[in-house]
Amino acid sequence: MTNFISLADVSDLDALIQSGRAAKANPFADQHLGKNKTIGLIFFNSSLRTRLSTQKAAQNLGMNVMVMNVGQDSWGLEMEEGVLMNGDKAEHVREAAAVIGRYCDVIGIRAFAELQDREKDYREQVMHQFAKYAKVPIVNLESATRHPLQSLADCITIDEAKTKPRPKVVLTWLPHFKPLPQAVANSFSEWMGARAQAGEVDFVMTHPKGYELAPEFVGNTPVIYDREEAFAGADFIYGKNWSSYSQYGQVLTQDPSWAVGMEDLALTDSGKFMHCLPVRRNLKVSDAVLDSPQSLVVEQAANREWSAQAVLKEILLSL
Ligand code: AN0
Ligand code: CP
Repeated sequence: MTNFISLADVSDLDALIQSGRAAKANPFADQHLGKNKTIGLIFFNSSLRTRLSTQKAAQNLGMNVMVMNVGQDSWGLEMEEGVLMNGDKAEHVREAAAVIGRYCDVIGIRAFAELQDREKDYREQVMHQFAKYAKVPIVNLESATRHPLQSLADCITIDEAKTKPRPKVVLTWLPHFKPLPQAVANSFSEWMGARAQAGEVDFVMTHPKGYELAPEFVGNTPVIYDREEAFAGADFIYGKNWSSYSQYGQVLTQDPSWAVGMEDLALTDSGKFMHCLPVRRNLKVSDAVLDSPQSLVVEQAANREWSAQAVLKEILLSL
């Protein structure tokens, strides 16, 4: 593996999931792999889990770690080519990425969708500009359209917690007053679509009309607009809010009946609740669900360490 930007960079998903589970069972088995190697974690946006779990995973592999918040710790970075830089961005990505690439053997980047211009967000400019100019492997720490380290942790979590060979997994939209990116939902749909294709899960999604994800992320996944029908017999309920793709970046409804409560879990087959976090309690999901034994959210976040470790191990082996 050279870059880890999307599922397309993964040659054997099942092996990667098992590598994450092996790292969880034996975290320091590969400590020699990262000796004298440095990873730079570059954040354009806030983070708790991604920042700490990726740092921990790199350290488990013996790597050195540097973390930088762009714009706060560093200069603001211009991404457009050929522009007159007379605005608030003091440095161009051409120099910045090239310089960071000289200090680091691997670079992780977090750069969320701005939700203003769909074409611009879906072009993944920040990820591609860094990949082009840094000349070292790039790891996606959540880009405009994807969050693959989260999706891998989600796959590991489902693999661990399933009680039947082919569990039913439901992605459900949750209400929120602020527009949020589609990245987590896009990625989950992409990765679960692949798991469904491989016969590992049954996967459906449910959301209000107007919240359809981009067709390339929906793939063959059935969209069931009746959420109670979608929840019936589910083994895993994966909640996430996202803003509209078709009416790009808009909040079309805040209908509170889409929040997940214990009455929704009662429709499932003792289903587990999953969310990538951070989550706003009682807006998206009730206290009762999050505090019940059916919630997997903390275990899922814990598995971010092992998903990052599986990915960094593959990249180190390719250096
Ligand atoms: C971000 C999002 O929805 O993409 C990060 C999730 C991991 N969430 C928020 O901004 C609340
Ligand atoms: N799930 C996740 O990526 O969390 P952070 O935004 O805190 O990193």
